Amino acid sequence: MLDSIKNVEATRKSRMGVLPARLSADDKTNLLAKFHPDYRKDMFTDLKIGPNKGEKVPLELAELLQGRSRVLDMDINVDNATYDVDVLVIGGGGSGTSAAVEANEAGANVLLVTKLRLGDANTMMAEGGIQAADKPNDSPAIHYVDALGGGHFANVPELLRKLVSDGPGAVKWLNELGVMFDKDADGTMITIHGGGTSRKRMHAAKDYSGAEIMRTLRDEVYNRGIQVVDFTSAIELLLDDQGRACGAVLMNMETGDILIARAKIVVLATGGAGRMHYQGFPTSNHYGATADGLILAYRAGARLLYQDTLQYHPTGVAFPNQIFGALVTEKVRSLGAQLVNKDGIAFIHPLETRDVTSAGIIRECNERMNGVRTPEGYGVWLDTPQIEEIHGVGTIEKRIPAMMRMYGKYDMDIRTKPILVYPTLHYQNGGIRVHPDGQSDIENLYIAGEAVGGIHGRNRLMGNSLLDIIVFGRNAGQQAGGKYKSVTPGKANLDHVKKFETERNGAGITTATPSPMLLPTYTHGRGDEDVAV
Ligand code: MEZ
Repeated sequence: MLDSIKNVEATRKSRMGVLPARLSADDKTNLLAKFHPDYRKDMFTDLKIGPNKGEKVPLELAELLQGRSRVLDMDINVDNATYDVDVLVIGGGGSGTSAAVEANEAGANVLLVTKLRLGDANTMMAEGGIQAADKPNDSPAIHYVDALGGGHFANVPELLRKLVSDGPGAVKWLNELGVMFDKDADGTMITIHGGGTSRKRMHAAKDYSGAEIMRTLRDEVYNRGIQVVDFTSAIELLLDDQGRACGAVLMNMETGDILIARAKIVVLATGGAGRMHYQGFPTSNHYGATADGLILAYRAGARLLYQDTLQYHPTGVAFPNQIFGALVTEKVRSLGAQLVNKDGIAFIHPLETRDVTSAGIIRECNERMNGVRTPEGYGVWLDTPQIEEIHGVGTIEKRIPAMMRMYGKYDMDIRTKPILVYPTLHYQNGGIRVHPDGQSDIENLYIAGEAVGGIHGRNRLMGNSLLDIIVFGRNAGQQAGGKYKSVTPGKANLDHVKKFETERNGAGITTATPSPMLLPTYTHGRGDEDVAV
């Protein structure tokens, strides 16, 4: 490792301002096909049952989507409701809290349930920033074209149009709620580039943008007196006798107690799936990211979209082991740090999209054997000292202090030495299919945030996730707030669960893995024996 650092240092001056060539469209297609994990046929299977029967999904997700419901072995009286509200929001991250705030604003009685604590979510872990086309040289139309190209032209047009059109308003809303975005001395928002962007439209709060946004939204939920129930998972949706969503079966994560929540409208905002560790990848996600919303919605009859496409963030920590897989924000590259192989050679253009960059790193390590050996495998260098050379001494501390602190804990100074990175499982590009109003195939079931499929096509651009949780979270809350008065739910039931079990039996699926997963199994028995899952 130390010898290789010398190569990085020796080439640094000659690399300054010199960028590797952009790849042609054909080169990108070939690179992805050969090295991106989404293209590994042996890691996917076709679903045997449910609305997406016959379609490809990762093996690990198939097991849960076709898994056995936790409620089958329970004696549950769905009429014995502990909560009876207008709007039930499931999930306490950025989209769930945005939905709760807007539904509350519309006068609804809102209950928010969350598996861990309010704010324990991928939003909190987001670092680099939030895109919004609010500068004079930019427009939602340009943002649309960037995201469409990045998404391999597979984005659902109506959803992408809403994302980019509502972007400037979303950042304004957050700013007015109190998010402390990076600003110039005159108060102008500072914006930077990300992979795949043709304009500088990334707004950030240093490199803890998500934590700052989550702090503000959490305060807003508490200030409004919205009812929040922590450490409580949804383990099944309730449908009424007309097949409309009307609540959920909840489980207290500490005691295992079962509770029933009845609602006129349900918003699913359960987030991503990094803790499924697809293909054995480490993840940048929080402990609760186990695709629960997809499982519940699927069993209730909602279609998924692009459930076979995941985002591997190019720069996960490859060393030291204690933080293996943690996120090194793309902002590090936006500020000028290059990806460099063991010989000190920059091998990929900084503005390639994440899927292409990740595939490039995997090729560099696995085929060209130009990676650096680490205890867990291989990594390539991210030449962080370049940032101080380009922007001046003190920039790292000022612009990416969280990165500096994360490495500082292990006596590593990213201002003076490069760091080793390798792709980490970061985002679920696909999810539950929604209609332009944010409603799933199930009436009165709205979806928001990472659980939605289709906004980003087959590859999301940096900063469009923090944007989508706000845009589609607020949208779900506004839709629910506009509708709840006209909804009278019928008799609640779990018939869809029994029907799904019959389908499982008919297809010869005998797996007993409890579904949804709720928490990764390695969290059990590590001092948290009280967890009921
Ligand atoms: O949108 C993201 O995933 C993001 C901004 C991540 C990052 O690199 O910081």
